[in-house]
Amino acid sequence: MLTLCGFAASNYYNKVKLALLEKGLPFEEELAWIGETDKACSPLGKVPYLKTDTGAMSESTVILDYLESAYPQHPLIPTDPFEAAKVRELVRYLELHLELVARNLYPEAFFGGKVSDSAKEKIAPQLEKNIAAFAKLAKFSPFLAGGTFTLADCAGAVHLPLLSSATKIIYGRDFLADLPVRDYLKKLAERPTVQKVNADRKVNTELMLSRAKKG
Ligand SMILES: N[C@@H](CCC(=O)N[C@@H](CS)C(=O)NCC(=O)O)C(=O)O
Repeated sequence: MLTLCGFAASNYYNKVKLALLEKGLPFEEELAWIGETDKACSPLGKVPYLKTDTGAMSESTVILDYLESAYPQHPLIPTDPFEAAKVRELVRYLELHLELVARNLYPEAFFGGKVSDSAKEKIAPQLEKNIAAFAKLAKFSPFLAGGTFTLADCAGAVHLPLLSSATKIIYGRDFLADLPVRDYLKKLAERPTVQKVNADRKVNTELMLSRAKKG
């Protein structure tokens, strides 16, 4: 049995959930808010983590790699080693160079906090540079790595919308506007798996915000 732990407002949680749904694997979801996670499963207290019959693991990309090797049916990574590396490269760029940089804006963009002007000034050129580099790799034809839905799209589906809204809110301009991201996300939203992830995300985000208000 596979149990995905965390909460559905989390982009990293949803990356794994989308892969599970796309692979057609049966799984359960266990709600674990930040601060209420099982540290034996996720020592840094981050979500998501996955419980399996053999044990638990954290880190979303590690979980995706585990799912690919343990459940090779409905593969989300090409068999050709070079093509597989290109998919992983996209995931790495999306997370290390885009999401992790944009994440510094989230406290003000989404959670009513404040990000200093000097931080904002530093983050903007970093994002511009990294997005330009990502644009060289991403194919959008129609999927990020080409004609097939891959792990890169599990990451793209959850991280790119956040990047667009965070930059729009903080800088008044969607930094992804010059890329075909809107059409790409529209195309992804035709998939029942993506619809399910997004519907659950909306419900859980409301719950998360009402919990935050209550303190
Ligand atoms: N590298 C981690 C990132 C996961 C992550 O940052 N999750 C956020 C929620 S979206 C979290 O747990 N934050 C709490 C924390 O970092 O303490 C992964 O890929 O799983």
